[in-house]
Amino acid sequence: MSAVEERPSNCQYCGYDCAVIATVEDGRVTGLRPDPARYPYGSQVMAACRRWPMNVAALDAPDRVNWPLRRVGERGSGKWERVSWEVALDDIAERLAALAAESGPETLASAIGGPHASFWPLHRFMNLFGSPNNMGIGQICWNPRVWMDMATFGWSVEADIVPGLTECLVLWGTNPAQSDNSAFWQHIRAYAAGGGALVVVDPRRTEAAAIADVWLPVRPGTDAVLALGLLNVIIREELYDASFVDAWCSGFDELARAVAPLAPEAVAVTCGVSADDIRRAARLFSGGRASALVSGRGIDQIGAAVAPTHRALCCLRAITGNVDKPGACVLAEAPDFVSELAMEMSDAMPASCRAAALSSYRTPLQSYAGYDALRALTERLGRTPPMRYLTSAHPDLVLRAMEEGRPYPIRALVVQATNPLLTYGDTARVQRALAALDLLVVLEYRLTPTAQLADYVLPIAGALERPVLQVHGGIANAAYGGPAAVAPYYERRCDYDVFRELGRRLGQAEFWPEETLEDAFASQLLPAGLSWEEFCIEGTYWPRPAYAKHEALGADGRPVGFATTTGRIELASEFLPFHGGSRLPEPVLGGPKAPRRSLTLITGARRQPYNASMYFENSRFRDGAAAPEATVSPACAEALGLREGDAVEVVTDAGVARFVLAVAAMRDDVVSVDYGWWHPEWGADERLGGMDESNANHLTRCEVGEPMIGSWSYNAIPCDLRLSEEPLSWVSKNDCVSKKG
Ligand SMILES: Nc1nc2c(c(=O)[nH]1)N[C@H]1C(S)=C(S)[C@@H](COP(=O)(O)OP(=O)(O)OC[C@H]3O[C@@H](n4cnc5c(=O)[nH]c(N)nc54)[C@H](O)[C@@H]3O)O[C@H]1N2
Ligand SMILES: Nc1nc2c(c(=O)[nH]1)N[C@H]1C(S)=C(S)[C@@H](COP(=O)(O)OP(=O)(O)OC[C@H]3O[C@@H](n4cnc5c(=O)[nH]c(N)nc54)[C@H](O)[C@@H]3O)O[C@H]1N2
Ligand code: SF4
Ligand SMILES: [Mo]
Repeated sequence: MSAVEERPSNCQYCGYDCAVIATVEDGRVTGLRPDPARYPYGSQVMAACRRWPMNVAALDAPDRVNWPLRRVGERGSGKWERVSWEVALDDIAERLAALAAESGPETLASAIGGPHASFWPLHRFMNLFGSPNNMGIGQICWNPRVWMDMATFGWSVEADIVPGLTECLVLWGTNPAQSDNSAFWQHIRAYAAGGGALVVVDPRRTEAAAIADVWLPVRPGTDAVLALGLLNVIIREELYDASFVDAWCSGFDELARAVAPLAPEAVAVTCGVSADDIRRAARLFSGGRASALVSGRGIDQIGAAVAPTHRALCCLRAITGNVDKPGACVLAEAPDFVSELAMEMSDAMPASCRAAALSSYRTPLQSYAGYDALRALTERLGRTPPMRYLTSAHPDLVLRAMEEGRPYPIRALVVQATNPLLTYGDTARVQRALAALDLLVVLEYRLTPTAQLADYVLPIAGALERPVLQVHGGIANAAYGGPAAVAPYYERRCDYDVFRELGRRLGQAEFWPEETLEDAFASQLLPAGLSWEEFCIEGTYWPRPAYAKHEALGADGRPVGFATTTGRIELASEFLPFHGGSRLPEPVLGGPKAPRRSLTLITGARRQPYNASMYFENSRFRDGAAAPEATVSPACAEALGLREGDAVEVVTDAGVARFVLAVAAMRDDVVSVDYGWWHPEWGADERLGGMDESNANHLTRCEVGEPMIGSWSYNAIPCDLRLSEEPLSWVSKNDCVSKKG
């Protein structure tokens, strides 16, 4: 009889990494259940989650990649041969070395996506290889907030929503009801049910907007103006916290002068919201003992307006005294474990690598110079930012180097945990650029549209097959995760193993001392005084941060303040003017440079149960949410003569994509389209998994938009909407992998 064991591990279908217990027989997982005893989020989260049961079947799913595949025949033709890891790694390493010898190491780029995996092994590999060209989605997710928080407060701040203590919560361009797998959304609902005021800024009447005290249905991309309008009210009506401003902020008078012209009536016209609601929101936020604010990708993805919006939101928190205080927000603490910078080994990067950076002039803040200057400030109070995320190269510049060889040719790309053909801006351009590469290596679970273009697809171990340690870029003293339940099935390996093996073949052996990912995690945790085994008992290391850290006394007997140039919260920035920015947040309008059209497009509003381009293979999910939707208000549909269920076409300057029309409460001048949709059940021969039909990123571009960081626009895009002549495949051909399998 075979031994049956119960082994702890983690679901990895979203960033929660919930704890599970796997039943293991002969090295195979035969059952799975939640483990409420271990962190992170307890039984109610998993009870509400539909994804985690997928983990067992995913291990053996018919569409998983199980061994290294090498392309035979045309790129994208779907013809592969199975090769051994030795053959694949030797050949990739050899070709990378040859390309570097011809064109310099910067000829290799890498691509990453959302926080699905530990990315430091890739970043370490790239640093030691000598290329600065890691591209990702940072400029439109995470980085803008982190950059502006750090520039203003000297470090990143997190909302600290405490029912009974927090009296006003603002959700700005975020919809946790769909984007968060429930714990945070449940927390917000409990907060609101307990009488806490809720303000929601969103063009759509989201679940959160529906329970809000004030819903500000902002015209997409006008958020900076709206935020400055709130500041205008708070300053004019003297609702700010004068003693906090006096003691801890710098540049208040300048800020007051700058927002003086932005009275609610004027702002209401620009933003398409009511002046009275602007006043109500401003009074609610400044009125309570503590107010919190959470922002999301709604304002990370509006091009030029991204940085001014974030800065204005920093100023809102600051002048109302809602900084590092219970119920308001809290500055994260430096991690006790090894920093992301050290894990990346970014300080080992050769000078030639920095010199080859594409972004230095185009995005002067998101650059090595910007990073070094920021780090010099934050390290005064002992906090080191991660380097590779904050210096990642702009996709526009990397794609140009691939397409045109300017300013030098990029000829090879390694893709880890991302599906750029669906998630990067301007799909047609991404496809052209990838198709022209000498070498494309994709580390994946399945043959995504991007993987179908590869020279090599390397089979990656996923949840239950690999340990996980989630540290969110190491900007807080928080880590959670746990062990693998089983060894990887078939010939899959961890991403870490791939980069270590490539590194060893390319002269990096001494920099990869830990043989396994688990050993590397153990080394990472060591300074926190925990062995990997000790950590895995609870699966979390999360000491509560202290409040009012700026008041702590330094060695000189004076309060340490904030890690900025002035030691204060910089309403007027001393730092940003050196890196392409202005002293004050300005009323910049967002969106791409494109001619006006009849409507405004927003893309990618999150919708359960999917996640970006993932989980469309799940037939039960598809039975419930069968088609990508374009959503408009009832009045908008009527004006266009369209009905719910119609096949429609959305047209922008960049291209066309087709959707099924849905109708919901939202602004009358906005269209909201889903993103990420493709047919995992189709092959490469069927137009790369049908990724062309309903691809929101055929409607977008990835041009440098915001002048310091380069954020581009996935929202606030001029568009038209019309009936589609062709029927949609979603309606006619809906046979998912798991049904076939
Ligand atoms: N189900 C699911 N969950 C996910 C993901 C997923 O793909 N699917 N992705 C994960 C990732 S990568 C991220 S970054 C997070 C994002 O998490 P959130 O930031 O919460 O993302 P959304 O739920 O799309 O909410 C963004 C909101 O911004 C609004 N919006 C659009 N344009 C504008 C604008 O110009 N101004 C304002 N104020 N609002 C605007 C949209 O209507 C939408 O309601 O979600 C994560 N969770
Ligand atoms: N139009 C539009 N575009 C957007 C957005 C939008 O709102 N609108 N949102 C943007 C945002 S915020 C984000 S974060 C991105 C998300 O963009 P991506 O991260 O590119 O999107 P995913 O579909 O989640 O792709 C993840 C891929 O990695 C694979 N994968 C998952 N985990 C691992 C792993 O551990 N290792 C490896 N090797 N592979 C793994 C999955 O199989 C999947 O194919 O999309 C961005 N693009
Ligand atoms: S998908 Fe996310 S919330 Fe659901 S069980 Fe997995 S990690 Fe937890
Ligand atoms: Mo994201």
